[in-house]
Amino acid sequence: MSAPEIKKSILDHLTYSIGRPPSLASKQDYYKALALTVRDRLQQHWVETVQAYLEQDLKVACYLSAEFLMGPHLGNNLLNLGIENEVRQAVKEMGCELDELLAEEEEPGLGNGGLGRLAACYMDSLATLERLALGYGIRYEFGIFDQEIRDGWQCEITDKWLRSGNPWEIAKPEITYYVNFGGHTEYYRDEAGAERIRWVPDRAVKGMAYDTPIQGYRVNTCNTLRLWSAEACESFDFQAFNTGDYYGAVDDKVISETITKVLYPNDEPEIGKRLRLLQQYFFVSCSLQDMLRLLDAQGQPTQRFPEKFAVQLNDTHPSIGVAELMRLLVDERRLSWEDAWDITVLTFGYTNHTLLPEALETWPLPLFRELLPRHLEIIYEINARFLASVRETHHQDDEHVKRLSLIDENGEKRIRMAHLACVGSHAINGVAALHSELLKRSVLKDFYELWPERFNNKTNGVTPRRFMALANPKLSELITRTIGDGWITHTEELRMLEPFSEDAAFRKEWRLVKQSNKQQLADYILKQTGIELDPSWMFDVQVKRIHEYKRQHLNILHVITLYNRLKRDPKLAIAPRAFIFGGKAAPGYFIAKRIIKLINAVGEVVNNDPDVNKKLRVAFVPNFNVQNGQLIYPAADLSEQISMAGKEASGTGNMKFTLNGALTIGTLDGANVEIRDEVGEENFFLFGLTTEETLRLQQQGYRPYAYVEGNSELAEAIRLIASGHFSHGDTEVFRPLVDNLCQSDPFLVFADYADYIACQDKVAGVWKDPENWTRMSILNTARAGKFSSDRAIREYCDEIWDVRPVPIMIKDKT
Ligand code: 73E
Repeated sequence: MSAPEIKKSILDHLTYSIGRPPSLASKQDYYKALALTVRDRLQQHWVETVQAYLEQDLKVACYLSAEFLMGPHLGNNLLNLGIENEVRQAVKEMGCELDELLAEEEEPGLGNGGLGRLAACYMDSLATLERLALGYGIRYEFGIFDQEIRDGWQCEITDKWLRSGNPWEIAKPEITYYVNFGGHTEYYRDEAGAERIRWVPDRAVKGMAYDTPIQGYRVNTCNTLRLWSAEACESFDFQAFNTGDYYGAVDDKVISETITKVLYPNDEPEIGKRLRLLQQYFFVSCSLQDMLRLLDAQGQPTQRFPEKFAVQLNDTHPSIGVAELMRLLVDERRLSWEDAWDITVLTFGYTNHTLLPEALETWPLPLFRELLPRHLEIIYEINARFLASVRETHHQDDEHVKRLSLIDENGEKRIRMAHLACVGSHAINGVAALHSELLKRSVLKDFYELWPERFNNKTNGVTPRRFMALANPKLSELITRTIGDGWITHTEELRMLEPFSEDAAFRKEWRLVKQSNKQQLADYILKQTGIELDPSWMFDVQVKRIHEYKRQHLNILHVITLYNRLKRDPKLAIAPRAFIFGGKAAPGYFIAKRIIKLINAVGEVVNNDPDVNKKLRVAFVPNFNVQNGQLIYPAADLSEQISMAGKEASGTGNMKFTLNGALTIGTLDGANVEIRDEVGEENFFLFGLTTEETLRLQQQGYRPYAYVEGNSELAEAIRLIASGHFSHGDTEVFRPLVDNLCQSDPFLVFADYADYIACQDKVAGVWKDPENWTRMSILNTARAGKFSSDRAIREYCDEIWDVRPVPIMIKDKT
C-alpha cells in the first residue's frame, strides 16, 4: 500500500464512514479513518485465512480466556503490516502527525495483568507463526479501571473504552447463541423410548460475537479474536409492557446485559461472585457452541471435534467448559457418555497460573445448583466415575479420594474448578519451570501421581514485536543495523549481539539509546506527576499489579534505608537513583492500597528534601497499562522482580525488561530462575531465600520481629514509618501495614530484607562502572531470546495442540 493509496482511503473513510469533511475532522476522526483504512487491509488477509480454513481440513487452536489485555491496536497493526513509513507520510501530507493519531486510541484494557497480557501475546505469536487460531473471551463494556492518584491514594475511574466507538471490531449479529441459566432438570423419554435428562432453564441471554482481526507479523495470516457481548433475548417483554409494567419489561434486558458489563478487577485472589460465574459460563457456552457450528458448517461429524479444535483453558476461569461440552454432546447431540468424555478430554488442555491457595477457584454448591443445575449433575457424574476409577485402579484410601474429589466437602460444599479442569484435560501445564515443578509437589500433587504423563511445563513468553520492535524503535534499529532483522521473528538470533558487548563503540550507542528512552520516560513522568527525574541516574523500576507477595514494600524499605543513610550523612557518595513504581491495586485490597499510599508518601518526603533529592527520587506512574508500559520497559536500567520465592508463577514483565536490556534484581521465583540461567549468574543480581528455605522457615515458626531486633537499619526504617514521618505525623495510616509486617509478615519481607539491601549495594557498585553495566545490559538482551512468545506458542502447538503452520496465499492482490 503506497502513501497516496493510504491517503485516498483515509479521505474516503472520513467522508463515507465517518461523515465529516476533512476541514471539520478532529484528530479522533482522523484516527478512526486511519484505523478503518488499516482494518480494510487486514480484512483481505482475514478473508483469505477463513477461506483456507474452510477449504482445507485444518485444526484450529482455540484460546479460552476471561481476559485479553490487547493494548492499542493501531501501532501494532502498522508494524505487522509493514506500512508505518507510508502511513506516516500519508498523514503528514494531510497535516497530521502519526504519533498524535496513535495517542487518540483508547487502550482496550480487558484484563488485569499478566494473565490477560499473556493471552494477547499468544494471539500475536499464533498469527505470526501462521497457525490458525481463535481467541474467545468477553467483550466487557468497562475494562480494568483507570487509576488516578489523589493525595497519594489510588482512585478508581470507570474505563469507558468504547465511548468513542471501536474501529477495530466488527459486530457479527448473525453469530449469536442462546445461553441458559437457572431452572431445573427433568427426566423424559426420547423418540426411541430411552430415558434422558433435559434442562428446563428459566432464563436465557443471547451472546453476540464481536470480531477483531489479529494480524501476524509480515505474513498473510490474520486470525480472529472473538469476544462475546450479552444481550437480552428480546429487547422488550411485550407481555409485561402491555400490562403496564414498563420498567419490569426493561429489567430483564438490564439484567442480561449486566453479564458483560465489567471486568472483575482482581488479579489472583478469587472473589466467588455470582455474576463472575455467569460471565464464565456465558462466554464458554457461546464459544463451544460456535465451534460446534463451525464443525457442522464443514460437514464434519461430531466425533472429529478434537481433530478440528484444540481448546486451551487459560486458568480455571473457563473450566466450566468441561461440563458444558459434555452437556452439548450428551444432552443436545445425544452422544453416549463414554464417547462424549473421550472427545472432551482429547479437546481440552489446562494452564495453571497460580499456586496461591486463595486464588484457586471454587464455587459454593448452592450457587452453582441455582445457576447451572444440569452442569452440577454432570459434574457429579464426572466425579462419581472418576472417583470409582481411582478406587478401582489405584486402590486409593478414603482420604486420598476426598482430596481428589471435584467437590470439597470440608465445611460448606464447594466445586473445585481446578480439579474439574485436570480431570477434563489431556494436558496440564504450569507457566515456568519452577512453577510446573511446584504444581506437581503441591496443589496438584494427587493428580500428578495419578497422571504424570499429563503434566508439562510451558514457560511463558512475550511478543518481541510489541515489546521490542514497537516499544523500543531506537534499540530495534541499532540491533537490526548490527545483526539484521531476523531477530524480530527468531529471537535466538539476538545471540549474535554477544560479541558486540566487547565493542566500546557499540556499547556507547547502546547507552545513548537507553539514555534517550529514559529522557522520554522522564518527560512523561514529569507531565503525569510533576516529578522531575534525571535520565543520567539509574532508573530502578518495579511495575506490576500491587500485591503483598510481589513485595513492593520491600522495595520501598530499600528507599527508606537509603534515605536514612543520606540523612545521617548527607555527603555520603551513593549512586543517584530514580525509583519508579507503577501498578494497580484491586479496589477491595486494603493492604495493597496502603502500599500505594506509602510509596507516594515516601516519595513526597524524599523528593522535597534537599538533603537527599539530589541522589534519590521516587515516582509512582499512575495508571500503569500496556501503553505506558511500552514507554517504561525500554527506559529501565534495573528491573525489580522481588516476589517471595514460590509465589510468582512466572512473571512476564521480567521478560519485557530483560529483552530491553535492563538488569534484574530478583529472587529465585517464577521465570526469574530461567532468565538467570539464560543470561548467566554473573549478569543477574540474585538475593533472597529459596522456595525450600521459605517453607522451612515458616514450618519452624517465623518470627518477623526478630529480624527487626537483629537489624538496626530495618528497625530504623520501620520506626520511621510508624512514627508518622512520611504521613505528616499521622501514626494511624500505615499502622495496618506495619502491624501486619511485624506480627505476621506472610511474604517474608523482613526475612529477605538484609540480603536484599546487600544485593542492592552490589547493584550500586556495578552501576559505578558504566562500561561494565552496558556490557551486562547487552548480554541480557542477547541471551533473552528464549522468552519470546513465539517459542512458547511453538511448544504449545507441537506438544499439546498439534496445530501446524498454514501459509496463507493472497489470491487477488489489488
Ligand atoms: O505470575 C503471573 C503469570 O506470569 C501470574 O501471577 C498471573 O499469570 C501470569 C501469566 O501466566 C496470574 N494471574 C492470575 N493468576 N495468575 C489471575 C487470577 C484470577 C484473576 C485474574 C488473574
